[in-house]
Amino acid sequence: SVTKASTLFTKHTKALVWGMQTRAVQGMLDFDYVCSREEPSVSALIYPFTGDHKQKFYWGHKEILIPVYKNMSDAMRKHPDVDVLISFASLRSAFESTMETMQYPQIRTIAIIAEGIPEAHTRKIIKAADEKGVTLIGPATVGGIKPGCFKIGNTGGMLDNILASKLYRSGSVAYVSRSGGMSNELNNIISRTTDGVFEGVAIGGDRYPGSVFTDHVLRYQDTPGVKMIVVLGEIGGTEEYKIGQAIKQGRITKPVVSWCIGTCATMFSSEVQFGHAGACANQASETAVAKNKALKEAGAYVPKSFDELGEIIKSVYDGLVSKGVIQPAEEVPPPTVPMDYSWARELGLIRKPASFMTSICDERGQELLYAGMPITEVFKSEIGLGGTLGLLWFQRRLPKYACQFIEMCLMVTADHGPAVSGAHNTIVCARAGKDLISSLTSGLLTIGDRFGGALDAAAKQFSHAFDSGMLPMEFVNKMKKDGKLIMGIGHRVKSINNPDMRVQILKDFVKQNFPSSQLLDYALEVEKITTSKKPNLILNVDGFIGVTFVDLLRTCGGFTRDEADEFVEIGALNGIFVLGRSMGFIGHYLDQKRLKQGLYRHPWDDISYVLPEHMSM
Ligand code: Q5B
Repeated sequence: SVTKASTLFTKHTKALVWGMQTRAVQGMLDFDYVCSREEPSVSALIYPFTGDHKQKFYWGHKEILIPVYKNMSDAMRKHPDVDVLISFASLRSAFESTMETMQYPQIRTIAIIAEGIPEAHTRKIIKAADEKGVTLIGPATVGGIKPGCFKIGNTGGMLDNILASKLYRSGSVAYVSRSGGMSNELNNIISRTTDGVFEGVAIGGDRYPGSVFTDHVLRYQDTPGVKMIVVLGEIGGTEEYKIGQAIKQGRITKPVVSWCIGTCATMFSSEVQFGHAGACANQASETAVAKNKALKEAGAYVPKSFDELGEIIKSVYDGLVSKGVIQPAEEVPPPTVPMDYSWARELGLIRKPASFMTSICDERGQELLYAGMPITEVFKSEIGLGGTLGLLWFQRRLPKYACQFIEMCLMVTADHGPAVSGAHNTIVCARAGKDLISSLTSGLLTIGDRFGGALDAAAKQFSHAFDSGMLPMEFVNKMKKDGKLIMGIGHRVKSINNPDMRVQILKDFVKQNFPSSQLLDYALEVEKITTSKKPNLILNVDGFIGVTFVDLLRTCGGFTRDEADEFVEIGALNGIFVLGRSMGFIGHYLDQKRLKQGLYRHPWDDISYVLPEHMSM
């Protein structure tokens, strides 16, 4: 087999990341930045499920683009300086992609993050790696970290952790452990008791890790910058004995502080499987107690318990400082990395005025809320379409009669034949080959003062007259004097001789259910005067809904007077006609399509051409 590198990472190490792990990559780049690296450590990502493209990341304050390749061969060819591959491949694809990676001699180190890779696959990977001289870290690990140089994926946690454990600059203590959690603990302990971490590797919790404790301890022994070594082992396996042997044989001369976790296993009457797949003692020699004893006998510094690990690391470190082996370097503050907006917000460190405000609907939580009412409750309480409209338009749970009234308004305004402006427009538009939305909006755009859009204006005019104490006759006369039409009065086809049954239906309901209908009564007095002049000057459907809605808002008990007035002021009531009539317009659109009606052209005989006479010069 080929000799493996003893230095895995430097300040110039470049890596490929297998998998679309944008958070992990950003974490690596932030680490690089606080380490004052000149260039990002991630050269590219490999992701077989999309085409080649670029992904945006931050480099300090700046935005940079990092290429993503579909094929590993392209990534290797375009980035020949890369010698590390960090594989976030799933347990299903890790074997294949790692074997593929090893076909590229430029790769000297592979970190495999996936947990649960079949042991038979891992052993094949290890065999191939040994033959090719590739160092494996993992599987089932976060990876490792070399302060000031390089960080594998999510190792070391978030940036505040990296800063707290001073992982942005090199120290003198190298460690090897099993997992990310144990590594984080060591980063913390070592940073508080010594001049910091030189390098740390978590070999992973599997029974067959790609590299073992001894591989890394021997590397650390051969690395001049490492002055002392910490080994955090655990119950299961016999790897720690090899370290003891190497100490005894003089192969390891640097001080080794070591502790095997899992001494509590002796308290159980049967064998205990701890969290990691390899963390189970199959024989007496694999117990944490036995291994701690052997390491102590071999000359390693072994505390009495894990709690004393920090103290023993500190005393070994202090000894090295007093002997002059370690000269602690002056602390240089790292460059600041801007905090991610979402994280800063979560921590409550920043606030920003929102560009948008909403008070009717919230879809963010587990359940959709309409004005604070969970959608399941909307259905459970059977508030219907009228109640739903009450929540979304008026932010109120309206009384039952109000919900019913709203639904009736929507029903009576749903359609009034093909001849009215809006339906006509929808039909012409549909026959010109347009789609549903275009045809519908073409119809809706005709709604205005004359057709269907007189509800708010009627509500305003009548309530203003009523509130200011004008008699109905005074109101009619004033409007005439001002040369203004009374909104909500008059109809093209309906009259007192041909009453509008829609209005009659609503009137019956209001009279039976509303607590008060003062404005309606006032409008009906006005109607008596206008119809005495001309029979078609009735309180039309727009006018009726306009004035009764004012009665509803003012008397249903859900609104203050100001709130009721505001809804009229901001034009809520025309919405009833718009919503109701949309049903009809959509019906007309579908009807025209179903009837396969061709392009409409208005007949000439229905157009009066009144051009000016041609004048000869
Ligand atoms: N005169 C609706 O007019 C209409 C008067 C008035 C005082 C008035 C007209 C009007 C106000 C707006 C309004 C909603 C244009 C109507 C609707 C939905 C619909 C439609 C459908 C559906 C009808 C004749 C004489 C003139 C006028 C006077 C008319 N209106 N005086 N106040 N409001 N109303 N729009 O028939 O002395 O002869 O010169 O603008 O409420 O859109 O089914 O069709 O469901 O789809 O064309 O129901 O009333 O009458 O303009 O020839 O006037 O009456 O000053 O007096 P007409 P005009 P004079 S509901």
